[in-house]
Amino acid sequence: MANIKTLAEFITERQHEFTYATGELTQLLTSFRLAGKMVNREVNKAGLAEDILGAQGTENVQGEQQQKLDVYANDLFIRLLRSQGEVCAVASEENEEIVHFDNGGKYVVTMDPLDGSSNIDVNVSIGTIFSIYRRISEGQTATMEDFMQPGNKQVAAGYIIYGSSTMLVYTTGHGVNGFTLDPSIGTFCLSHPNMTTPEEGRIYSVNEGNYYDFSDGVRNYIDDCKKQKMSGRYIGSLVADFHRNLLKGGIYMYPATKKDPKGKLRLLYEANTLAMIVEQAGGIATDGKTRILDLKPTELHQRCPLYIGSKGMVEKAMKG
Ligand code: AHM
Ligand code: MG
Repeated sequence: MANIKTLAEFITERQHEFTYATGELTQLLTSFRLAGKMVNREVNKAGLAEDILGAQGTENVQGEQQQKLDVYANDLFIRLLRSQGEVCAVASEENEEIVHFDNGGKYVVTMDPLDGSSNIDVNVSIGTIFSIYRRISEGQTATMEDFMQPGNKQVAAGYIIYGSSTMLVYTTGHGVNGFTLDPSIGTFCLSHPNMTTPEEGRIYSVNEGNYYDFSDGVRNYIDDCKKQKMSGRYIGSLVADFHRNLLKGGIYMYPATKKDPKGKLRLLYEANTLAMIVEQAGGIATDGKTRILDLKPTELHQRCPLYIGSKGMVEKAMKG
């Protein structure tokens, strides 16, 4: 039998790659590891337990219906991060304002606790997206400045996909590694070491319902994908679309539309995280003009257009 390496072992083994105090990263990632398992448990019984399915009846800051599982996941991640002391504050897609812990912790976290949540009720993959930044402010309380750092300052970025199996994928800037949850032992095991994405791919992922709302350049690129008989694949869960394209080669696009001139996705909770991961795997991510990781955020819930995936495809899309 091949050697099995658990996520906990892997993090400990690789913590020397982390620029800051060893042990801190272990603590930070432990919260996500644990919360991921707990959310996974809830996601898997979503079809059975009526009280966790469906709408909560409240809206998040973007005016979208919050699902009960969104709220559960958000509360859980925040509770675990609060309890371990390294994180001073969290910015979540589900909270209008920064959630402060006022504990002098050296890191801040941004996250989308349950991405693609409109897919919960229909048994389609959903995910958690998270980023960790080193604080630039000092003292007990984090400041907005800590969250307005560009994505190139992330010290770690990762996602958890709750799909046909549950996986946690993360990077600390030294390559990307993926771990699959073995449900029989409740442990994430290294299944995808040193993940790289093909330079070219044959999958394009975009909500084509918005076709007539896109710019000429984007429409030209989509037409070209069709002429080349590429595969159109769009789940509507960013993590799932991204994960598939990362493994197989492809491009995911959420361009600006007339309705959403800045795009739909959020820079802090979605774009920056996946941009760091894709770059670490050899791909690229841009908003159409600027490398995602170089964008300077100006507000927490900032949106941006996103073109992300295989280098050759994203570059071609940019030429329109
Ligand atoms: P969410 O964070 O509210 O779930 O929204 C983000 C999701 C992405 O997962 C997905 O790629 C996109 O929104 C789908 O949007 P659309 O239905 O407009 O194509
Ligand atoms: Mg969400």
